[in-house]
Amino acid sequence: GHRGGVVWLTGLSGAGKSTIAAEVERRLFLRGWQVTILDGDALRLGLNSDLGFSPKDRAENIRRSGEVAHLLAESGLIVLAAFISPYRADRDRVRTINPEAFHEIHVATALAECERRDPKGLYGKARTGAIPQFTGLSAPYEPPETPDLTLATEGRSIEDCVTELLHYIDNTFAL
Ligand code: GGZ
Repeated sequence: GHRGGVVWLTGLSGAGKSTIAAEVERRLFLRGWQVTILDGDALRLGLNSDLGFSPKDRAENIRRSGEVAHLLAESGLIVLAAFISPYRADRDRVRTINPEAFHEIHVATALAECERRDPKGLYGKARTGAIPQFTGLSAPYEPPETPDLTLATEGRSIEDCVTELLHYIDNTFAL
């Protein structure tokens, strides 16, 4: 069995947050663990569709998403939360809801590598100015100072990153 908790993945667009979360979810589900994903991209289609990318809107995006994450964790789920969440103060506010249940994972992929990957062409568009306030280019990213885990992704396979995060989750949540 396992307890519930929030596994909060923070990092740049294209760092690998969603990809790693999806595979970790699949692997935990196969063992019968109760797990779900909250993804910034997906929540912005519904719950957070009224929000843009100003600092104020990002703060509200993270506040709402953090509240939902903790509610689900409280009901026993492992919540894999994938949000750029660029501001330290916004992440710290989510931790404050229940510090025991909050685990901050830095998906640490350098800007140059994210821009090289550019899976959705967003960095290209941001470089032309078509997307304003783009994290890493024209808006800040404040890395965690003391993350619970730093996941380096460069020069490693996705499988390797997934295995490392699964170990962390085992050590943290298994009963
Ligand atoms: C950053 C943006 C922007 C701007 C659109 N800045 O990699 P993606 O494409 O698929 O996921 C990103 C998503 C960011 O949503 P979050 O809710 O995670 O952001 S935050 O935590 O900062 O509120 C990216 C896309 O939206 N996207 N415009 N200007 N990312």
